[in-house]
Amino acid sequence: MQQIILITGATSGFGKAIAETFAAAGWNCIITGRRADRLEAIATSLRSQYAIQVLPLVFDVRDRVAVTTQISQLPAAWQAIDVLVNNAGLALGRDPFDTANLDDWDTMIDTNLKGLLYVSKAVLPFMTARQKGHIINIGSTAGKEVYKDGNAYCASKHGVDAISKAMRIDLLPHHIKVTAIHPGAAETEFSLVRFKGDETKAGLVYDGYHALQAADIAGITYYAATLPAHVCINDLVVTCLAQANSFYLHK
Ligand code: NDP
Ligand code: 8X3
Repeated sequence: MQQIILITGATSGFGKAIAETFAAAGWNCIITGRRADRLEAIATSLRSQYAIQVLPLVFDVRDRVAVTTQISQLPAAWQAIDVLVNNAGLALGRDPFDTANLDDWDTMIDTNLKGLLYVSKAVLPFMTARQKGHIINIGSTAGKEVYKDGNAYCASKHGVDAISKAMRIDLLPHHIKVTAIHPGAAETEFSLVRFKGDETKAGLVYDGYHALQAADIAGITYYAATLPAHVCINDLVVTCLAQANSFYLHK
């Protein structure tokens, strides 16, 4: 039987690459995001390249009702989700605590933390019913060390780290694996979003070194998801060769 993966934030970056990697390996994919046009294009492309099924779901992970309704009403054939990747997320701004924008903070906390909670709670009943499943949360090196002007983004990713640990404990009786993957700087649309469309600022983030690419994180996610049933990677911090942690990046 083909396995099923649900990936949030699959319209770009890590999520899109994860969908491509699992689709290429024959998994059926539920891909989610807010941009319906991108989701449809990705679904069409994956279906045409691989002998798999793709179900695109358009919702904002911050919308608790939409998340709960769309996931709880999944057709029966799509409910046996083997792997959930909580990937949807963003940084907005990189400003000192005193001048940072409160709306940006709300968006980051609501998306990176509350969105992850809503999606997990909606998917879990399918996993607990089968006493089987794997939740993979995309954290960040920003969830391991707090850096200057990272304030609420770092807090949201420290929250992902904490929630991952909590899930792992509480879901033990249900045989559900929980893996947190914490990437360092990776060249996706992340910085373009963080700097609100400023391509020059975004480009500078990846200037002068070979940053992680989305496919790197997709490969690692696939590895973590395909280990033997009794093996669970709990926590992975992944950087490119030029980066040691949130503070040290050799350009
Ligand atoms: P991208 O900007 O390329 O992708 C982000 C994805 O998240 C998009 O598919 C976007 O879809 C989705 N998303 C954002 N907000 C929402 C929302 N409210 N509801 C639903 N989907 C949403 O960035 P990355 O691929 O780099 O980021 C993926 C994850 O990895 C994030 O959690 C990020 O914090 C984390 N990360 C990124 C690193 C990096 O350096 N790139 C390093 C460490 C962690 P859409 O806009 O269509 O809704
Ligand atoms: C993304 C990596 O260093 O911008 O989470 O926080 S960083």
